[in-house]
Amino acid sequence: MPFLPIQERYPETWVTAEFIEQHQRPGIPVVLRQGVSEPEWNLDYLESKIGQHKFLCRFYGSERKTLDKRQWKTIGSGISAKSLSFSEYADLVRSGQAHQEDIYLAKCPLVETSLSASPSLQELGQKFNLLKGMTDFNLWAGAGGHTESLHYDTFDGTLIQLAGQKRVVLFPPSQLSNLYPFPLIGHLHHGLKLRSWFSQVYPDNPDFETFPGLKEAFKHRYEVVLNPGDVLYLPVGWWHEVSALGEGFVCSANRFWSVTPRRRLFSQWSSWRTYFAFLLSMPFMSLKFLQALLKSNRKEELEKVLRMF
Ligand SMILES: O=C(O)CCC(=O)C(=O)O
Repeated sequence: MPFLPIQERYPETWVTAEFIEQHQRPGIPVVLRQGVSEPEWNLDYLESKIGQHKFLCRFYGSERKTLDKRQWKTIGSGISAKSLSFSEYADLVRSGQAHQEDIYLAKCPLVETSLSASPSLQELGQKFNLLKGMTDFNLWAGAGGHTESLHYDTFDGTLIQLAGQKRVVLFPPSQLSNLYPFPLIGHLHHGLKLRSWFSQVYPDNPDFETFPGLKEAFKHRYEVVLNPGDVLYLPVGWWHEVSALGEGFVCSANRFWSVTPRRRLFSQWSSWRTYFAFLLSMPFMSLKFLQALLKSNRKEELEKVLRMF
């Protein structure tokens, strides 16, 4: 399937003022090749840094990818999760279980670890004129073969590749309706377990009959492969599907940033949609919150509910 390339730059020719004019103002993605100089974040390195640190690992299960997405009852942060130390998770990767059962470290905050203080990550904000972080750095790591399905975010993002390769498929915000997001009304029944900023289509296996608008969306399909050290700037509202390539361990970190200029955020229907989505999910989420308070393992259950936001 043909695709459009994402523009790329190298550190030698990177000029922040040009980035602002050509990418940040209009909201156009760009990849800065070799934008960070980190040691490879492989399993041994990460174990030496954060081996005992606990993370909520998402258990996607091997069947999920084979299902029509319209059958999904959970998505993104709604996926069932279990708290494991990084060393316990590393064992699952080494034994092949993480690959077989599609167990992934998704959006795991690095804020309390030494990794997020790394100077090469800390310099990124200045380089990209992203001055207000909305989150700290998060880890997205696991065995090759995992895919984080097609969705958009409500902040600008930077995705930093740190071990192995990831392929990112992108569509601009204008393609929202042609990508068939899950309906907003679903938040009444599923809260934030099923999210309307995810798409019901598989870009690698498009069903043009059920989703005819996809033909138009595919005229605007971009793709890029990230190698260790590369940084992808992902403006708010851009759809992205991220796949870990190869057989081995694949690792990235991302950070979400306040959108600059603000008008880029509020001029998009995709942003307003997510605000409505949060409102609609409130009754369900309040109930889950109360139920968590009544459980004996209250702390863990509350953490699971809070992580859905
Ligand atoms: O790396 C991944 O698996 C997903 C990252 C992502 O969705 C993001 O950076 O917004």
